[in-house]
Formats: sequence, structure tokens, C-alpha cells
Amino acid sequence: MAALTLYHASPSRSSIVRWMLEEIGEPYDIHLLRLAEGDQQKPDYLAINPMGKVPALAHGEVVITEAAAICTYLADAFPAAGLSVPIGDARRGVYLKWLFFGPGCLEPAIMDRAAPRQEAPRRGMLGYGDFDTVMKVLAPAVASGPYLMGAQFTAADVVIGSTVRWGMMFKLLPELTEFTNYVARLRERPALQRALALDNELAAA
Ligand SMILES: N[C@@H](CCC(=O)N[C@@H](CS)C(=O)NCC(=O)O)C(=O)O
Repeated sequence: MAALTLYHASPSRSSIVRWMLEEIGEPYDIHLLRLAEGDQQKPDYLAINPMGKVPALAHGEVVITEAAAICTYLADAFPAAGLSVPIGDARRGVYLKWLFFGPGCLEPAIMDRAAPRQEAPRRGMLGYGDFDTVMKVLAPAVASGPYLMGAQFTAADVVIGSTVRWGMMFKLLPELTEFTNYVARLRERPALQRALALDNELAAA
């Protein structure tokens, strides 16, 4: 049994963590949940993640939930993979900004666009402000890079890149060349290719 176990459903947000695990290169086990059958609400899984959501990651005795937190944790726990900006490096602040921008701004902006609220909230009430501003901030950040932190590919690219990939796939993001080129660069990564192939195998089974 590997020290790392991913509680996974495919396709879902736990695929973000599967990509991250493939980037890390450590052995891991998969514990598959059938979301359509309600496995995530069964008592044995709620004991792991009381939110009833995937992903969850067990690392020895530790359980971590929330995809971005898991990616941040893995990058720090396995520094040899070079996916973190370590404490003490002045660039860490920007790195953490992007890790929080994913679930804090980008994802809610996309979700509100996909399923608009009945009453439009005031801009000041929304942590992400408004969709167009989120796009205006993100597009230049992924324009040339080649990654968010420049030459270094990090966990922030796994988090933001997964949401940009998904948003483009479902036409929930504008077809900006910054986004299409960034996604194309990410797709060249062997770890992402492996993660997608493994998830496709699961989906076909
Ligand atoms: N904030 C969580 C969201 C996780 C989430 O919503 N996962 C979905 C799959 S994409 C899920 O488990 N859905 C099952 C359900 O809500 O019943 C994270 O980022 O990890």
C-alpha cells in the first residue's frame, strides 16, 4: 500500500490532484468513488471528508481536502519535484496568490457565469469582483510565462491550469489566445498526459 491515497472520481475536481500526483512522481493508490451512486455521502467517506466531496488525499495518518490545499501540501511535502516556491523565497507570495486565486476568484467567477444568481450581487460583495476583471488579471499572467511563475512550472499551474482547461472545454471562458496557448503548453506535459490517459481508462471501465 502506498503512503498516498487519492479519493477520486473521474471526471471531477479530483483529477486536478491526480495530475499533481503524476507531476510529483511518488507512488499512490486510488480509492474510487461513484458520485452518481452517492458514495460521497456514505458514512465511511464522510468520516474522511465531512463535506461529502472529492478530492481527499490521505498521506499516512494525515487527510487533506480541497484540491488547491492538497496541491499546495504535495508541492511542499515533496520538494524534490520542484513544484513549490519555498518559504524564504520572495516569489512565494505571488505563488500563493495564484493558488488562492483559483478557488477564490477564478472558479466562482466561472460558476456564477454558468449558473447566474437570480439577483445580481453587488460587485463589492463578491470576492472575485466581476468576471471581466478576473479575465483581465489572469490573461496577461499566463500569456508568455511559459507558466504563472515564469520558467518554473508549479502547483499553481496545476490548480489554475486545470480550471482554465475545464473552462475552455465547456466554453465558459473567452477564447483568448492567452488561454488557448497556455492550455496547449500544459497539454505537452507528460504528467498531464498520463493523468488524462488513466482517467480515460477509468471512464471507459
Ligand atoms: N471545494 C472543493 C470542491 C470539490 C467538489 O465540488 N467536488 C465535486 C466533484 S467535481 C463533488 O465531490 N461532487 C459530489 C457532490 O457534491 O455530491 C475542492 O476544490 O476540492
